[in-house]
Amino acid sequence: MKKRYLITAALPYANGPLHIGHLAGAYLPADIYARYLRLMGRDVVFVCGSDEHGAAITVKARKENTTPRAVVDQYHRMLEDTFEKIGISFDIYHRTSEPIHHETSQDFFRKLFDKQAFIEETTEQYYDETVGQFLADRYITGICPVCANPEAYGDQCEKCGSTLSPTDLKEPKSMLSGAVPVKRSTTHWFLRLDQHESWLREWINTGIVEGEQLHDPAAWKNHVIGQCNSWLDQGLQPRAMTRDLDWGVDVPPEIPGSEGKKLYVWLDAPIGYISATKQWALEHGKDWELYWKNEDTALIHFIGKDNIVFHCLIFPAILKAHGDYILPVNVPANQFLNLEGRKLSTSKNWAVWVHEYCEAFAGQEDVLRYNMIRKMPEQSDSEFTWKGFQETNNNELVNNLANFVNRVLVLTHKYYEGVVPEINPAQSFKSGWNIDKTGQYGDELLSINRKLVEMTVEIERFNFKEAMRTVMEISSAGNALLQFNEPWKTVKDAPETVKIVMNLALQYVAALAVAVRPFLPFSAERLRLMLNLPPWQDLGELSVALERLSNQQPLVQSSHLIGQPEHLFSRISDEVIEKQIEILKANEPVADAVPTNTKIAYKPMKETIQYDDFAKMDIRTGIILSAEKVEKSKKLLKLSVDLGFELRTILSGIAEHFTPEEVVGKQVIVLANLAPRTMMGTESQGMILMAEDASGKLCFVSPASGWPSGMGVQ
Ligand code: B3M
Ligand code: ZN
Repeated sequence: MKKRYLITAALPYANGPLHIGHLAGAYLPADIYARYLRLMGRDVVFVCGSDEHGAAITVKARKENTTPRAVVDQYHRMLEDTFEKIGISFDIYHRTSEPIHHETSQDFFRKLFDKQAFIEETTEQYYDETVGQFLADRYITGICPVCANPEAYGDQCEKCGSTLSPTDLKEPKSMLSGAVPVKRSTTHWFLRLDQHESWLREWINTGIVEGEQLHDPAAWKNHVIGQCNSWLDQGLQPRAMTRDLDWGVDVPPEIPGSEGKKLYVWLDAPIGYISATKQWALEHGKDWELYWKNEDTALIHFIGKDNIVFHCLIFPAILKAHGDYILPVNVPANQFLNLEGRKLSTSKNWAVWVHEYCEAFAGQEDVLRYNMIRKMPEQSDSEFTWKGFQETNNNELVNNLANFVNRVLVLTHKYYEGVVPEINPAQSFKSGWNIDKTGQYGDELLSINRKLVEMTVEIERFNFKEAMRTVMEISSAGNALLQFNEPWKTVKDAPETVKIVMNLALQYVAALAVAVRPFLPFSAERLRLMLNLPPWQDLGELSVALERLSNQQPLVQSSHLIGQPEHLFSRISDEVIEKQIEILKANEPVADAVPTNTKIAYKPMKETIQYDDFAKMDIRTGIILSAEKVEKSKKLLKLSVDLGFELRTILSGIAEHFTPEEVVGKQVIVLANLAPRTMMGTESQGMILMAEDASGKLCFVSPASGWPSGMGVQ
């Protein structure tokens, strides 16, 4: 175990509000992890801040006819406020426009420059003559060469996720004026990523750098490693680390040719984690270098999958080129959360905005957190629906958790005037874990302990969904304890049994109070007050609870006076949900819908077959673990597909529709008993089923999110 932890969550661009996809992707998992570490008494710093540079900001300023400074000031404040409202417990929420960040980034640049990590190169780039500016990244749009989206940016297509460069775009257009750009030559500093390819490949796949084991690759998510390998397999090219812009961090002025040049936003943004740590250390009298330069520190980046390459390849290359810094021990990136069947989109306003949620559902922040955890896109994309939100609240938070807590507290007040009853530990009762088992006080405490340990194991593996489920099992067992023993029926005739049952039920509630804290901090606080426990100090309360329970000691003592019961969660009505659906539907993008007046050319039906023909096919669910382009083939991607019981190599003719990065992590349907066939020197062991529309566009056919691999489809 490392001595200390530095947790980072992706710096959001200060150009718009936060939506639930951001929350489920990076901030909530990071927050759960940081809160958990504090509860275990570990030394942890959790940093984040606004990303205030790059075209994301300046394009927004231009659109709104204001200055970049005004844009970042407005959204920085808004983001900070939203994070606080939804309970993200950063130790510092910094900003990249602060002088300390500019200095830190420039120092980094100098060091890389001195160490000859860059090459200076003059290349032809698009230039907008009407406004007199070079057009990199989001300053330029055009048609995506991969999916034909007409609104692809110079660095990325948001529709298909491909990483692009401005010269890839068809029919490029300036975002600033709409003008058709011309090419002009300009000089920039390129990071020699090609020189980093081989150690990065070893580090990603084995965790070893220069003979030293830095992390366990088995602890990394498959889709993260898969995406990195897809990049590595295409070969890393030198990448420009500077831009011709007037907003951003200046290239250090003493460097010849620096005039008018700014750092590329993806160089300065991750350094933002470092400057945030510096600022935090200044404010708290700590040594920031311990968190970045000491091998006893675990650096962990929480991000969404679109940021994987920057955090797993480019930033590590920058850190390594500098020479003094540690590398991340894990980058547990999440996949994407979709919303009611569509991709979340800021520009199309297809989103649930967190600040709006907090306004409409004030006091119910944990309900959103709970739903986001239940739907967390940990291994594959997942989906938020308002109906699902209502169901998890009503069925799980209300019927299970709140109901249990309420019953225990109300009965304790009713039977014992709110005092935890004395017990005779030898008194028998029915166990909450198994109706056929006679309970034993110490055993019951050990069972709670076992669940809490299970939760810690899942959290340490970044399986937050599973960890939350484990916590809810404690509540289910508590409910069963009451149900099996029916204290309301036996309180008169068997008072000693009821005392031990109620005392135990209070131990369950106390265990839940600490166990839900990483996930549902507002509810944990209310539970604390209901139990009348001392304020949380974030000094290892969970490790203390684990220790006590493993020694069969109660968490709340007999004769302790508890507080007043309150409803922890309440039902959400159909009306409330329908209103939210209506608000959302008002923004439904029409562009994606099939225009009603267009005649579709349906393919003619094939001839009728018998059931036996169909039954010969062995169709299975699976998941794509890695993908790469097949050399010399325009059409083929080579996929490694997990069928649960075995791994298959499948060649799929989808390379013109999807990039390798896009398909990693996709759940798929596979024709598994198709005779193997060798193409371009590789044996393909099956076929991925795809849907095709009238224009020839392909889409994956996927089972429900989280569906296990290897299951039969019939
Ligand atoms: N602001 C991109 C994004 O919001 C970027 C992340 C920076 S993390 C160092 O997706
Ligand atoms: Zn595209």
